[in-house]
Amino acid sequence: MSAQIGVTGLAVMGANLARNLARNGYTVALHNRSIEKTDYLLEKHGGDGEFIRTETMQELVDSLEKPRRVLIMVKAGAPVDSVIDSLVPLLEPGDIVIDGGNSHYEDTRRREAALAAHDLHFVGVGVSGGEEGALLGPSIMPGGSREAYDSLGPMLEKISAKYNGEPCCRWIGTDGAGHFVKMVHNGIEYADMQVIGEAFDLLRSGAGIEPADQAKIFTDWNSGTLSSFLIEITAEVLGHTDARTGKPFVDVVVDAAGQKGTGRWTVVSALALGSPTSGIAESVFARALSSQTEQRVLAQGILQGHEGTVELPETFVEDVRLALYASKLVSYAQGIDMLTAAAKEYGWDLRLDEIASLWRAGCIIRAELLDDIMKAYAVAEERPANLLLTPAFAEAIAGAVPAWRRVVATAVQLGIPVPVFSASLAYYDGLRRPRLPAALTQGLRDLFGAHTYNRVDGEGTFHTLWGEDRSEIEAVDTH
Ligand code: NBP
Repeated sequence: MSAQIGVTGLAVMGANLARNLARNGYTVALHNRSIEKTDYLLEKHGGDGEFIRTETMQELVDSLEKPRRVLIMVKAGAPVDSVIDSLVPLLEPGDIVIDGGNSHYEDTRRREAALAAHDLHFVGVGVSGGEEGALLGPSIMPGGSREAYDSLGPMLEKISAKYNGEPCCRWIGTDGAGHFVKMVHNGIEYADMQVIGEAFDLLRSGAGIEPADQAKIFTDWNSGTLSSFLIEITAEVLGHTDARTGKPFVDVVVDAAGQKGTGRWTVVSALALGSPTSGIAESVFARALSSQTEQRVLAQGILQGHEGTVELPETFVEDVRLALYASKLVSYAQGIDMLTAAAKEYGWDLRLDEIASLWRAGCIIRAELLDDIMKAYAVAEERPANLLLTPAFAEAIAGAVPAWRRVVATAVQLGIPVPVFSASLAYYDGLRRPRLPAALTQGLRDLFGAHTYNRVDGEGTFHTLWGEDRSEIEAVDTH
């Protein structure tokens, strides 16, 4: 018996993907650096389907049909390189090495090029949905060559989540495209969670609504335009009571948010691409600030708030819902804009409608909204320059703007930090204002560094002789 695919790395994600593959009728060869995880999986879940137990990399490779498909599910970073180094000498041209971990897309680009030199395919696959998704159907974002996808794609599509019967798995693009898209997905996830947190804080600290009552509000919101997995689980977490103290669970959890790094990667990449992803950036910084526990404790005794008093409008809860919706839309718009910038930079033909389509189920940011986003990009001739410029979204966000402004102004008055609500609103205003103070920035740059500027009334690049007679000369922009 030979296996159609091998999985090496059988911690929670690898084990669940292996089980998912076996449950879908594939024979799966199992391998882990330490044999205990392999045996544990076989003992607990050996009945899920056909598995082949292997102890060494050579046994793993020998157990596979050709072209061989080996899925690496080890810790991202150096362990992936170490596994690749031990695999490559055992493989033959045409074999496919797949990395399903959260690898950085630049690592994936490097590995793809290195393996191509051995006539091996390297496929970086973004997998979202956590451990449950891996078992029951994740959202899958595969990169690598089209040829590799022809061999691997049907298997991945079969084990992926389905939205109205359609698989949440499509070939994304060459080399690191899959991991890039997964990274941006995670960036949007950070922003999505932060705007939910800001809404919670406003309802609690601003309107005094207790978590259990908020759980009902979020449940209600989940049946409208905000309908999404994250809103659904927010209601669950807010409705949970701590068994030990009888307090709301959210009150006994330390308010320092962790991060594994994909949000940070998104922001670093956005900076490198010159892509204004302020909502995602603020959400990453908000987690970082929350974790500066020592400084926060000191600041409580030193920094004055001078909060104002605000009479909340009767519509406050609805205002917060609209502000949340608008800010969330901006985060998606910024993430998608970043994908467009990356497609240009790396030569990827990213299909934004397909990417939105495979986030509709299986992944953490799954939301009703994504179906509309998919439709916004479906017709090539009508693709908007920015998601917010799609007629339906422009109208939806316009309807939210008055509430959004009220909420941000109220938050500022009350001293409640709403970094993503306010950064998103600033982005929205920055996009729509006919003039920005960037003109002054250009003037300053020209004065101190002769960086030159363009004029509103004609072609050409100019420099003013600030230190001389302030006459203007035409300049060749060398900066
Ligand atoms: P971990 O990221 O915790 O990695 C543990 C696995 O890596 C074990 O199988 C371990 O083998 C193996 N490993 C390590 Br550590 N160093 C190794 C080395 N030098 N050589 C060979 N094997 C090595 O596992 P995970 O949580 O299942 O995640 C796997 C990947 O999926 C990661 O990239 C993760 O970021 C990504 N991911 C995780 C989630 C999630 O919800 N957890 C979601 C989406 C993606 P051992 O058993 O011998 O120590």
